[in-house]
Amino acid sequence: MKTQVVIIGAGPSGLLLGQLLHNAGIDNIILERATPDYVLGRIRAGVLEEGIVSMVREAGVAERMDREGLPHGGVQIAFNGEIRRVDFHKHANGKQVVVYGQTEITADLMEARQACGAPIHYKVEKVQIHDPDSDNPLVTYEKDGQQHRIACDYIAGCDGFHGVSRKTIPESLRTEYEKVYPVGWLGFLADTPPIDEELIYGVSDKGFFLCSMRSHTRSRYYVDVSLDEKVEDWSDDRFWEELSSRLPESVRGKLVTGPSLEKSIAPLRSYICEPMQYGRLFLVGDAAHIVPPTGAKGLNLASGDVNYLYRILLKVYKENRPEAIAQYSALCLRRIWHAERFSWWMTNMLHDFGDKFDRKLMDSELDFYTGTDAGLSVIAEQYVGLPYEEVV
Ligand code: RFL
Ligand code: PHB
Repeated sequence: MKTQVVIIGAGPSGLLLGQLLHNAGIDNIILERATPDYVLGRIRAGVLEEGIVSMVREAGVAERMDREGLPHGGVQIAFNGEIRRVDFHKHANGKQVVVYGQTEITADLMEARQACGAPIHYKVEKVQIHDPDSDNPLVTYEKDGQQHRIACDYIAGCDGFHGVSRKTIPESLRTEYEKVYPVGWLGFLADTPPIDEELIYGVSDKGFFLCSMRSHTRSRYYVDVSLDEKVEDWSDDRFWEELSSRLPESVRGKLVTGPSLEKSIAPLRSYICEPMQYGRLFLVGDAAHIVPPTGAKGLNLASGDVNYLYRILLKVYKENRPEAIAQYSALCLRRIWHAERFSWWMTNMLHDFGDKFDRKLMDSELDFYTGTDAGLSVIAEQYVGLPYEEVV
């Protein structure tokens, strides 16, 4: 087999890149280890910045997102029993975010892929990248016990944090930057009306909470828990009690409880691999970087990488400029480090890691940043997302 671009991983990064390339007439094959149902069952991101919204539109897959997505003009932050609002219209030049689940985007992209007939192979095993630093890279894999080989021009490693792509870059050529936090987020999805029209991030004496949503009838909540907690030990009743005890009194009475559709614990981590390219291999999304979920940046960063790689590949194929690939890693990393810093800062401002002094600083920071125009702009401008740079 032969193609122009092999894409490893059919998460949102791989599917979005694949659709954009296909629409531009650039042949690509997607290889995915799991089944479509497994990929769709992972409840993850919910907040989309303008950047990814416009990429999904450019890919021609935005019809349902534009109809069902909920535009949000602000976000709320609770501390000391009080709730303050960050108004994007006032503090981020009228920008907004859209609440629409990652699983919905993924489902829309899967459907588009199927409709256009471009190749995508699920349940593949033993994906290996060969000679990415040569002019003739090769990807091999197994499916149903059969060996396959694909010769290609470029490889997009969209295979998440645990994929094979990053490990293909020799250890001596990459640097990994990592910070782990002593807590995880316990997430809870329920078909109950959200507690508020906007997201509420908050900290109380009992810990962090986030009230989010997927629609007017489906809510998504999180509380932070210590890393030794097991999801099996969290009955629905126990979760609702814990969340309720963390909420400010002014909203507690509005909480509508119900059975869980999904519950999971996600560890918090900051991670970056530099550089994000090796020869003809490019790392995209979670394959190259992880943020703690506090700033809602993970998927939005992934789509930033997709944007840059797509525009670079357009230069390569449509303008015959293969040297354009050299800029990929540096372009991505500038935006990524800003979002990493923002996510790390929001995480520290909203989580009590057990240090008395730091706990007092959290309240002081929250008071300053949500109580002054300057502070509100700092949060708002980064929360709605930094713009993409132009690719030259
Ligand atoms: P994914 O989604 O992990 O997809 C990678 C795909 O690659 C496949 N794969 C392989 N395929 C072939 N061969 C191999 N060897 C392979 N190894 C792996 C996997 O099966 C999978 O299908 O990475 P991608 O596409 O880069 O997308 C990244 C996002 O999923 C991630 O950044 C976000 O979900 C992070 N995130 C959030 N991001 C936001 O922008 N806004 C949010 O509100 C937000 N909330 C969240 C989040 C992540 C969370 N968790 C659980 C980590 C909330 C949570 C709780
Ligand atoms: C979500 O709705 O799942 C969500 C929203 C905001 C975050 C993280 C997760 O910061």
